[in-house]
Amino acid sequence: MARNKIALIGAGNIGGTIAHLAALKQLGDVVLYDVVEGMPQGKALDLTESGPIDLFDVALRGSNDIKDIAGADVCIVTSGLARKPGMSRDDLLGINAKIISEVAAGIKTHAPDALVIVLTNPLDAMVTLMKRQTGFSKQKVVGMAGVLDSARYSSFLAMELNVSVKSVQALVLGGHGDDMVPVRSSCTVGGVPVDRLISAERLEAIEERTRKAGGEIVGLLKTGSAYYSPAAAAVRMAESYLLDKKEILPCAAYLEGEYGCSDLYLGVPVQIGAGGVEKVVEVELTDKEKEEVKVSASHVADLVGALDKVLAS
Ligand code: TXD
Repeated sequence: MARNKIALIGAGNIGGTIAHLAALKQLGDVVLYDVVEGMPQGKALDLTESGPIDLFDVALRGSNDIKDIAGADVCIVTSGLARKPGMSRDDLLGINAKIISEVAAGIKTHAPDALVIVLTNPLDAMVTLMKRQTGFSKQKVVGMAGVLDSARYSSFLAMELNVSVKSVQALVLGGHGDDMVPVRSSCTVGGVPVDRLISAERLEAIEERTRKAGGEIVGLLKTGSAYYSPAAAAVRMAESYLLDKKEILPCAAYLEGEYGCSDLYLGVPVQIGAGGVEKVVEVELTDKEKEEVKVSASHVADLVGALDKVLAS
């Protein structure tokens, strides 16, 4: 049996970290593709030289030629600009739309059977564009945001209660923007509903911190955005696909009626297995949460509406 092939489109902070995690987990051979000359080759070589220390048996290769992604089982797309302090994710729309269109053409030609996991911001618009430009099915194009946003919510709740993160079940739905929806009604700690353990006022503050968590890191780093946790989240999704784990993970998925949304990518729980996005799971929401999801979805729809204008300019 041949090893899986994982193509990383964009070998910057997140791409490089994914390559490291994929190698440590021996998920498959890795190709790091980027437009910057030498950088992906340098990262691949550096990681290869960590193999005799960490004892992994996968091949890592850097490339500036999109043809080298040929036959990939998974393409993880991080190509594009990251935020700097003072920028919103939406400010990246114009420049990143052009980059995503370009890489979508390469993926369509060279890796037509791959599962495509998009991370580039603004996430919900970029994953929409990827689906449009590749023409791939909704099962094969998915966006990473919810795994990360939910992990941030979980981290803050575990810190607040001083419990293991393993005891926290937390879910964030909606678009990957400041109006994402932490779903308090389905959140439990050790099986106990979270609102029995933390006051409404503190929960409000934790949820607000979750919505702004990406910006908090941008403000601290000053030169870019988070990359360890986004990389870990993308690898979790890729692993569920490659190993047919059928994990239910919150991801940006193409909706056709679920959650009252149609023809739109939005963060919802999905099952990821060998078939890609195998199904969308509908969780019960309170009326307030439903309203918040609607607001978030309309923001995504506006952004997608702006795509055509941006691409024409
Ligand atoms: O939850 C999420 N989805 C995210 C997404 C969480 C954090 C950051 N997220 C977004 O991922 C972020 O806003 C960016 O749009 C992407 C990538 O973030 P990263 O931190 O990895 O950015 P880098 O280090 O700048 O890397 C981007 C690389 C860089 O090396 C460029 O040279 C490359 O993208 N790039 C390209 N590669 C291939 N092809 C083309 N056309 C191209 N253009 C730029």
